[in-house]
Amino acid sequence: MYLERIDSPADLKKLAVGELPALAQEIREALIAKLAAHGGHVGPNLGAVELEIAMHYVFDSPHDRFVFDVSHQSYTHKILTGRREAFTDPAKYDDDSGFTNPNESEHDWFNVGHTSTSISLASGLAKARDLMDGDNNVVAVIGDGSLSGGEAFEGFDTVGEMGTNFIAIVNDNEMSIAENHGGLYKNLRELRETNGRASTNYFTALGFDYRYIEDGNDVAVLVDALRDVKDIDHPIVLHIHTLKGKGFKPAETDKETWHWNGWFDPQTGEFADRPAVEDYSTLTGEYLLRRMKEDRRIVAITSGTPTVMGFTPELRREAGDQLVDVGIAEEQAVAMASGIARGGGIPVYGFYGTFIQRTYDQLMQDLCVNGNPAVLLDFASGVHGMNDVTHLGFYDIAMMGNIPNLVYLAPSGKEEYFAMLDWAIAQRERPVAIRVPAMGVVSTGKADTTDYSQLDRYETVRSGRDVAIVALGDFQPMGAAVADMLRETDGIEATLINPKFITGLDLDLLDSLTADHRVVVTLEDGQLEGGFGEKIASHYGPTGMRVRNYGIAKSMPDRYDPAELLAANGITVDGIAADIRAMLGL
Ligand SMILES: Cc1ncc(C[n+]2csc(CCOP(=O)(O)OP(=O)(O)O)c2C)c(N)n1
Repeated sequence: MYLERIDSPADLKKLAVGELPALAQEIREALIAKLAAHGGHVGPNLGAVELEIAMHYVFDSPHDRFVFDVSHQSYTHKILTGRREAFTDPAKYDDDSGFTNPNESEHDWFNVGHTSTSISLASGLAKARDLMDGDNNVVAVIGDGSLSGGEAFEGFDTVGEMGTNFIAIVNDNEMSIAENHGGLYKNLRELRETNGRASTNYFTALGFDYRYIEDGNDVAVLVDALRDVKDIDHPIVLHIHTLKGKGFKPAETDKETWHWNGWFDPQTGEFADRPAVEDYSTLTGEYLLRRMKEDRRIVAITSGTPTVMGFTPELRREAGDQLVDVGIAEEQAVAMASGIARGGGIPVYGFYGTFIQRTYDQLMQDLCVNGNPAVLLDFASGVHGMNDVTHLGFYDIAMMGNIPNLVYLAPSGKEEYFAMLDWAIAQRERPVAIRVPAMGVVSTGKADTTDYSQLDRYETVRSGRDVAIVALGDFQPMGAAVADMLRETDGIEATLINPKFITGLDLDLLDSLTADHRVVVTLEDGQLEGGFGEKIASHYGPTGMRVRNYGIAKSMPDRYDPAELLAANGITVDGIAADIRAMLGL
């Protein structure tokens, strides 16, 4: 066993090059064992084992600085930099995050989880080095898929002019999460097919030197190549061809399914039983496909995550040219949606809420200044989305809820969601975003006949007195539970309101409450500051109404437990009911 002897890159350097393939095999086995029991990014890590061994074998980290794009493929780097036990000891599987994290190790330079940032971040390290006459290498690792994000281009463009030591390793496994999309991929293919000699070369056009390595999973070849470029005095791209999922047949065969996975059988690759429950992604894909068949103008847009809106490979084939995958290019998706809407089409862009953060300007300028009727579907926003500090998704209400001309809707269940989607697609007046509930499908079984063209009309679900609970989106059931508790334990009949509109106040309804209510509480699954409830508190400011807002305090928690985070913010049914009693003086 080599692995148990490696506590740092210095230990790795004691091995002969000929011993490295055996180490790679041991690391692969450890990765498969952990991933099967714990879940994580399977394909990206299995394909990058040799690369990360070779990097630590040749370079001198942390003097030399490594920046991993997304950093979802950095597990071998972690194993080699003193964090082995988080991969070999089941009791310690949760000790490390799934991404690079400077709090974990001096070998990690940034918290990273969104794509296409590595070249830009590393360009800054290179600039800082040069300002201080440093002599370290700066090495960025970026996948082929992540090249499609605009920030990657911007990074290459800057570095291309810097003329300084910079090694960009393009880890080309011919896949994003799903298949790659974009004109760039024709050039990557030409480069692969000509062993790097194609006359057109994206990287040299941007001012980089270039070298191609066909066998990016041959550790000895990689060691030689990295030795050649170490201490280089100008920017170079090392384009390496790797196999996503290498060493685990199911992952090599079905690369999309095995990009990220939960528990599986490490022998067969079979998944643990998944309960057959409805989910909004599947429902959305089926809905959109049906609507597309009825109306040629409808086009779905994805930015490299097609299954979040239900577009499995089968549905993608069926959708044909009524589905556009722009690559991992959220900014392009928003601007293109605006253009499609302006041109008379009906774009529906679905995304993970955390990744829309980079599109603030496209939402403001390209979409909302122009007021074009694109439809945006925000999935997995709220505390029940992804919980890594790099993937937090509870800032969307503060971000999108404050953009003029945008209608942002929060359905509390399935019927409302599809009624809102019907309206958003039918209306041709304004951009509409819908916050798809992230706490599972809740169905009333009753059709929602609301006319959503009447903007900012809240629904009074129960009429009461003294206290009104305004519970937004997927927190509506919690609001109902608080009202139930007040009725049962205190005989208080609370008013329960489902606001539905994040972006506007129902002033008539709010003002009418002042007649027989003393307390209003708001509940939202998002950041308190700049959020929904604060606007209601502000409206009531000049009145005698007492208002309490519940949401998540401005923060960036890492790998939190949702129930604990909610409790820490006072968001429990018991706690809210107790607060209301106190505010009513009971
Ligand atoms: C801004 C942003 N959008 C989407 C994602 C989701 N995502 C994570 S990894 C990935 C694909 C990356 O592909 P590639 O760079 O080729 O790396 P590979 O996983 O193939 O090694 C995507 C789309 C993300 N992390 N960040």
